[in-house]
Amino acid sequence: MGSGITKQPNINDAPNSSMRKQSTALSLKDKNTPGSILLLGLSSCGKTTICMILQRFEDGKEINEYVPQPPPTTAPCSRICHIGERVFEVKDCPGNHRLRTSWFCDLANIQAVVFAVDGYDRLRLPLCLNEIVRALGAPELKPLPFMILLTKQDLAGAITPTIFEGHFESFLAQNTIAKCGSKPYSTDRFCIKGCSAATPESVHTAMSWVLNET
Ligand SMILES: Nc1nc2c(ncn2[C@@H]2O[C@H](COP(=O)(O)OP(=O)(O)OP(=O)(O)O)[C@@H](O)[C@H]2O)c(=O)[nH]1
Ligand SMILES: [Mg+2]
Repeated sequence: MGSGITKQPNINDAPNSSMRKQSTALSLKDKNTPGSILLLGLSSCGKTTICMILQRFEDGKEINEYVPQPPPTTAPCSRICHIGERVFEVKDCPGNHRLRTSWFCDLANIQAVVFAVDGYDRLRLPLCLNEIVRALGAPELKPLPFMILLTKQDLAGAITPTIFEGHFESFLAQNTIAKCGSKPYSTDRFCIKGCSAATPESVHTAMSWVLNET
């Protein structure tokens, strides 16, 4: 899709949250064994953007700058991110179809899964649903908390979490996993949320779900 972010005025925007160029990447070596989050999703759905927003604050200070158009991710990349008061290693996976085989290669220490869905990409919704079910079916990921995160909620016509839930439920109803009787996920460790890079607070709010689950 490659859509750029249109910054929408929002009363929740912090005065210092202007989008600027990212200059630094944090080193894993600087941190003490953070929890790990696996971040999956199709290409251009906004995974790296989410990471960059979560990387911006450390010890209450803005430390990274923001790239509105990050280049496509070409290999899984560990990024140290802040969610609430905690530090997580977020494994930012490539969404390109040729690179999705890398998603389940190294799942050691993964504590939660976030599957990002481009809310503005209705065309690839069926493909996305298939990939979500594939991720839910991975034995290593089954017991983990699983969040579906609808991105690009700032764009008019974006699929909201409520609309997505309807599509997801009917997809599951036609899917062989669901026909076996039970949901392919643990209902008390599953959620669907929305966010927008235009309002970074919405990313922090959505991601803070993992705090109670890990
Ligand atoms: N309008 C809008 N654009 C967004 C949002 N999040 C990301 N984008 C844009 O979507 C495009 C793709 O974002 P990325 O973060 O690179 O997507 P990705 O999921 O990491 O893509 P891959 O690395 O190819 O898997 C960029 O142009 C972003 O600026 C959002 O919330 N709203
Ligand atoms: Mg990326």
